[in-house]
Amino acid sequence: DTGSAWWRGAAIYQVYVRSFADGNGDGTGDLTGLRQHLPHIAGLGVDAIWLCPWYPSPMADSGYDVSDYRDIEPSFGTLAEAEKFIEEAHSLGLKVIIDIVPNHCSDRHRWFLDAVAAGPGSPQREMFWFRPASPEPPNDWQSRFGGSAWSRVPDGEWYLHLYAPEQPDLNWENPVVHQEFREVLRFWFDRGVDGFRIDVADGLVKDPALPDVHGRTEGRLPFSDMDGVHEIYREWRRIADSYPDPRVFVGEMWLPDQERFARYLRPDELHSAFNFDFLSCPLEADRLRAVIDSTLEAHALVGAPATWVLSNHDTTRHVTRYGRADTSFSFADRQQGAPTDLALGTRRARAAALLSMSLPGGVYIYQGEELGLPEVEDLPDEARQDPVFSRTNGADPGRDGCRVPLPWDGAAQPYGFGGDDTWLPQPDGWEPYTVAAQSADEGSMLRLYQKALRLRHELPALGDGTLTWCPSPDGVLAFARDEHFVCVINLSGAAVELPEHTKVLLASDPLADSQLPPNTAVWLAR
Ligand code: TEU
Repeated sequence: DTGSAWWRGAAIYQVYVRSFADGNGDGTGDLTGLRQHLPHIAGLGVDAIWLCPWYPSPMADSGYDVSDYRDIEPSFGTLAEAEKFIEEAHSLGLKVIIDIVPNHCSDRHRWFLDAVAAGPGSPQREMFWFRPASPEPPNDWQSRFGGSAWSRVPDGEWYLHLYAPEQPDLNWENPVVHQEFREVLRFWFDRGVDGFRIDVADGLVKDPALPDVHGRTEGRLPFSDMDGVHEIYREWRRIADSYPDPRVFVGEMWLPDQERFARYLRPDELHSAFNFDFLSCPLEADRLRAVIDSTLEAHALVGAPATWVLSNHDTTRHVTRYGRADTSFSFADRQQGAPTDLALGTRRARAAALLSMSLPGGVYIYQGEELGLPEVEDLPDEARQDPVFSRTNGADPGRDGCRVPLPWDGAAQPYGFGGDDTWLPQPDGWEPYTVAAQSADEGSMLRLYQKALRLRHELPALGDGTLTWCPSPDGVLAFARDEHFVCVINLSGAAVELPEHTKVLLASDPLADSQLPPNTAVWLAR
């Protein structure tokens, strides 16, 4: 009965292990720190945890360069600790979803080392996209981190990497690749993980003719959303469904077309996927309503639940985005340094939290968003780790600013994170963002998240289901989830009257009598 399955309406907390909590004092987050702070996650009231890659990795792309899919990064801990973590999470009622990175591996993975050693024409090279030595790269594809998508090995042959050169793309035309990943899925399912978040889920299959794209970055591209990719997810779904309790897949696809996106969510493929249209959308009533409607429509076609995402480890933290004149997100225009009103951004983020947590389907919360953390925009160049920064020669600041280690308590760095020298430096003045400070403050972002997530569990209207729009003034969105529950968000410049005969369950900021001030959302019982 997938109609009532937990994942259809789950609140899922994203843990970026490297920056969550450091248990051994080396300045890098780890499983010991994560296990110590599990009560924070359980206390939020979420249903599941998604962990960014925890596999052994040279960290050329912060763990998205995997050198062994069946072990744990030594600076994070051991496989035995990972198993303990899964058990402890389960005993707290939390499901565990882990990242899997099937588009590429690390250039230090045994597969790639063997391929380089075995030489041109070898079956080992067939695990990747190798092309003969030639003066020019085989085509004009660009890496998503900047520069050509082709690099050479010492014998002169080219290999494809849609991301960093340290991340060679795997060749999914090769049945050996399929076989290896089937075993990886079973390895972790057998250890109790409840699901996988699939990195670059649309990218695995390439047009084998490797045609030039002539600078195109939009529309149908020969390395994204190729029809053949669906066969892989059908194969994976059969593995997930061979386990007695539900095992799930959530896809990461940045696709412009909702209908193409929904094809991944057909009943024999992925269970859900991140809604990046919602994340990218400016915080404006008309635009949001259009995204919500098109999302629900596309998902209804395939019977999959929608998801609602405001931030993740790749995007500018939304408190910062919402404090700017332009509240949208795009990779092409990160607007580093644009004037930001953090008080306004925080107020809007509180309203957006109530919106996202009351829309039909699942919701994702990126670690630190429950503390209202802003983007750290002034990291010194020499501290930056993201290959996006180095490969664009600093033209793009990259993603480090949303990955700064979490503040837990105390008045100065490392704010209880553990280790004096955190892998990315924390800014001054983060005491008000610490979990300790926010736990003690009734009006904090943390307390708002806790209250909202508790209500999400208590109210049968929330989670999976449908919505009905209610009449509302310009700049205001109002929708009902059943005959008893209504959410109203005021994104106009003026206060509006609350609907009659309703009782306030939760407001993102204090109300003035029966008025909903600008940049405020409210959950109402009627
Ligand atoms: O990201 C996929 C992706 O293409 C973008 O989200 C990426 O962050 C952007 O193009 C950078 O400018 C996933 C992961 O979420 C990301 O952290 C990894 O770096 C990437 O895959 C490669 O594994």
